[in-house]
Amino acid sequence: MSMFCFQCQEAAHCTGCTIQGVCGKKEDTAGLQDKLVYEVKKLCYLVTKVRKNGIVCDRDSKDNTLADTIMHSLFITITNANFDNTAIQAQINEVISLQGRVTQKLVANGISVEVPVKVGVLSAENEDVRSLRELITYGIKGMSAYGRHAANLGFYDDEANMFIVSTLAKLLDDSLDGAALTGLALETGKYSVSIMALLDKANTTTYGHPVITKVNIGVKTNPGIIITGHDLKDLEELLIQTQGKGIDIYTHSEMLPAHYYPAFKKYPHFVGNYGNAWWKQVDEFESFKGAVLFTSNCIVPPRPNSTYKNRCFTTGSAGFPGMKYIPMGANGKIDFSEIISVAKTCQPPVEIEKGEIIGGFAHNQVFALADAVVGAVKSGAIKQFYVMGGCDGRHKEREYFTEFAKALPLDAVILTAGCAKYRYNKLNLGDIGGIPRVLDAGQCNDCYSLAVIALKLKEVFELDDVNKLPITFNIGWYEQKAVTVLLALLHLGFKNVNLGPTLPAFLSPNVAKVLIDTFNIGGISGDAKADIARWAN
Ligand code: SF4
Ligand code: SF3
Repeated sequence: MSMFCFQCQEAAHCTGCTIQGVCGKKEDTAGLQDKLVYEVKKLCYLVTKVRKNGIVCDRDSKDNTLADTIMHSLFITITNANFDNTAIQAQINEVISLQGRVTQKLVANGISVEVPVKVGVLSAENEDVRSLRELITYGIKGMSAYGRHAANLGFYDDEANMFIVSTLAKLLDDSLDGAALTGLALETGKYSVSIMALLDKANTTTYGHPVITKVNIGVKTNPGIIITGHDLKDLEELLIQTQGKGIDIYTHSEMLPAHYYPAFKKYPHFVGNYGNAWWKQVDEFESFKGAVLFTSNCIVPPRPNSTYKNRCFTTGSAGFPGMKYIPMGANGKIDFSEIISVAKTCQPPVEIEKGEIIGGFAHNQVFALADAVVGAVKSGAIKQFYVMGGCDGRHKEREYFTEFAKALPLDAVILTAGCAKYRYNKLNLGDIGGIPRVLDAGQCNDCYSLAVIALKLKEVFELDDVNKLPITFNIGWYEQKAVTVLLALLHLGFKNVNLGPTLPAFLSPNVAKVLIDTFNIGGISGDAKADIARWAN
């Protein structure tokens, strides 16, 4: 075995990737990512010692350097975010240099700087301890990704960041048993809610509340830049810098919901969404013909005969060898002039579809429609909501989610967020009294919005338990942000959440049993009609 990774839904044989990642991650990259995760935990262990001993340290307290470094580092290790060994090594060096400053403080105060060495998933021998440590680590990886997007807009949650530091430190501590780690996993859910709420606040404060929007899925005649990933600040900078340059800006995959924000509607060259979920990029970036900007996951390694690789750029936590990385400048801005020059030399996109898709049903917009929605539920026109947010993935078994959406009774409404939506958002499933049967709230982080909507419905219908609402969960998951979303839902009191296409490989039988017994978490059968019938009873 040259590597071991089981952090995503595509883990080989539903157990783990041991030779090379199904995602394309090679063993050397896997090794560096394991090292980076460990060095971050070690940094947190040292910082926790500093805090416990009441030592004032310039990297502790209100200085955001510590939070920025931790979040950026963990974001780099999320599935499909960064395959660039040079970038990962540079980040390891950065973390080690921060450790050095904290170590100096400890040494000066005569405190031991010994830290347990636990590199890689298999460093925990007990499978339940391993499972819980990884469950928490992945939840915090997702929090780090969301926290990083919020930080780009100047928003931080000090309490959540303190939790991240103390918790990552505890993951190196052998004295924590299964019960303590289970408690910590549930507490990770609490702070997952905080961080998702923070990003919601950051996005809506900066760009306004999403509104119902029809998004063009055809093409225009100018050469284009396609922007993917999740970072709205990067998009804003790109839109500003491409104004009046004869270049059109298109979104791909998780950047689609940017069209729903009022602040981006003023740019006439922000023309539409091209293509589908992340895994289709290997074909869709070929026919797009223009330049590509990755602002976060998901990057798919281009095929050897790819013609688009040389037109790709990365920024933020994203990276891929051979794709040009555009760093943040000292002024806090990213200079996109190079990608703009490349785009100008490109052909316009080849049209792959025509028409429009509708979205923008985040909490504020849905509250504005509350009377219509509540009326439809009371009259029986809407009988059931199906929360189908989450991630998409390339495996054929995910056709189940399309079949599921198609097979739902006509009085059912799908609430979605994340790239999972591409399995059914172009099906034309119609509406119920003007309310579309697929309500897209936004990116995967906006699953927070779906939870807020559900909690509001609980209030309106005067229920004492959110689980008494007519809501069924059928979540498609793929990477670690989905773990954050799941832990957040559990913290908010939601039960009976069904996860597919498979349950996480990192859940040991005992840990899975705890989740099933406590929260009635379930899997899918793979037969859409059978699951609809089963969950209706
Ligand atoms: Fe395998 Fe997923 Fe890890 Fe990639 S991220 S190596 S596919 S488990
Ligand atoms: Fe998708 Fe990668 Fe998770 Fe943000 S873009 S949901 S998988």
